[in-house]
Amino acid sequence: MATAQIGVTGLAVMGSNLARNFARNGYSVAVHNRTPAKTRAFREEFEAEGEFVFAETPEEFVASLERPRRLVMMVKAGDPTDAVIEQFAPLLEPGDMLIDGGNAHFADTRRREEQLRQQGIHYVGTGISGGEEGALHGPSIMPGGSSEAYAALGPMLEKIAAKAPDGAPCVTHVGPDGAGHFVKMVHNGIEYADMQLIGEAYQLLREVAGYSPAEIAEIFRTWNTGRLDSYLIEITAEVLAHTDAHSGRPFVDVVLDQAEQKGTGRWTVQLALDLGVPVPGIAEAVFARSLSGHSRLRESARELAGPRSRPLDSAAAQSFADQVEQALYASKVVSYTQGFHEIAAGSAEYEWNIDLAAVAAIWRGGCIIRAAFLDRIREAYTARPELPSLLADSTFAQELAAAQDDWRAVVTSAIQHGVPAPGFATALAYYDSLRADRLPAALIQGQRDYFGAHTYRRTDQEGVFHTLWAGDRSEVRA
Ligand code: NBP
Repeated sequence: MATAQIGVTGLAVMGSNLARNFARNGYSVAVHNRTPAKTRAFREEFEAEGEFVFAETPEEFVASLERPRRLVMMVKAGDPTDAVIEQFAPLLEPGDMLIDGGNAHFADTRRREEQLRQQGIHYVGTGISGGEEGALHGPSIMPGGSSEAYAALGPMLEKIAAKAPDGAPCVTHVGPDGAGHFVKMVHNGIEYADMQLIGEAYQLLREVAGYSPAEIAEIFRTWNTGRLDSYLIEITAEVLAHTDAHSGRPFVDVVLDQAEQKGTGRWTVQLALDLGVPVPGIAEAVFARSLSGHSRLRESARELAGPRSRPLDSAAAQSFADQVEQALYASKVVSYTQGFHEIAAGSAEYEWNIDLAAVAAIWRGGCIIRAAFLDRIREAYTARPELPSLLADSTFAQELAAAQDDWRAVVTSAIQHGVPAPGFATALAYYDSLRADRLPAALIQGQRDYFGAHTYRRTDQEGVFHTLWAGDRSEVRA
């Protein structure tokens, strides 16, 4: 008695909303949850929204799915995902699709995909971004897995996905096995960096320019009508404008300033280290959250000396705000540059052949980092798929060149006023490092050769060399 076109197991907030999204788009959806009470609660609340099959057991659930089966898992990432696979895989048949919509680590996805492939089951690790609202109204979807699975699943995902401003669905077949979860991981890493930069812009406007949270909300609203137009800037204005009902104070002033994290930002940095890709903007964002949570460490440093600076007067504050917009935009471009570099490196390492223009395109809607300027990143990679860095794109290069004086001024002001702006500073350092004629890496090679005979290469000759530092300091070929 197979009736449902797709099934969702795991009816917490994401799974419930995704199931409702499929149903609203005209699909018949089987729903299941480990604890059947949640399936019953879902039935009571949402039965009228579409065509559902309510399954209490895994057997009922699997039996209700049309073949080849499309079974979406929306459960907690990690061991629960393996537990669900163990439970469902024996009930599936070759050609069926097991879709993991959770935030799995891509290495786990690769392992699971390989294992299930032996059984003829398509394992589709799928990054989904957009939070609860996205899952319900249209997320950005990043599926990996086989092309065969995408052919059977893609049209359904295209229907439920967010639509970019030009109407294109925010989903693409990212690449084989773990490619989708890898790209979702880097998406989250970029999200960390974006949020950190916005946080720094706020702090600078508050402490250097002396603006109130409500005034800063207005500044962000204005920025959101220009090139910084994005979901994160939009919600930042909302959060800053919010007043705490309990105390009557700005909401942002009553929230404990210790940022939490679930791990995808950390994974992005760990992977970047393994791949040898510099992503200091993302790393700073992860470390800044970590530092914020070290209350004892922060408490122990309260008495440390700071600068003797005063907030700016109102005329200077206005022009400082304009400079912060430039610094924020330039630093944001650098963060995305680093994230796309990591995707390109992951794609090369795992032979995924990821289309970077397509990634930029599917992030234009639905996901947390959706932003108007992603369309320009899409254009840059469409024009030059092998672009070594976004900063090598002439449009972005010109914009950053135009922003650089203000960017430098903002970082200088942050330092002078003692306001931490590690994201802005590291973005600028990355920019300056990339454009430098010479880096001190030459000196580091000299030091390494001195203490460890690690050798070096020369600018004027091929080959590998070593200087006899403890001897007569003559040079030998290594
Ligand atoms: P949770 O991550 O809180 O997971 C809860 C679900 O997992 C429940 O249905 C629970 O069943 C099920 N589950 C657990 Br826990 N252990 C299980 C096991 N051993 N066997 C079977 N089921 C088990 O839910 P969520 O916040 O809706 O997120 C779902 C997935 O989507 C996660 O991987 C998350 O990382 C990802 N995600 C979340 C967001 C977001 O904004 N929340 C965004 C993007 C992706 P029970 O009811 O029986 O306990």
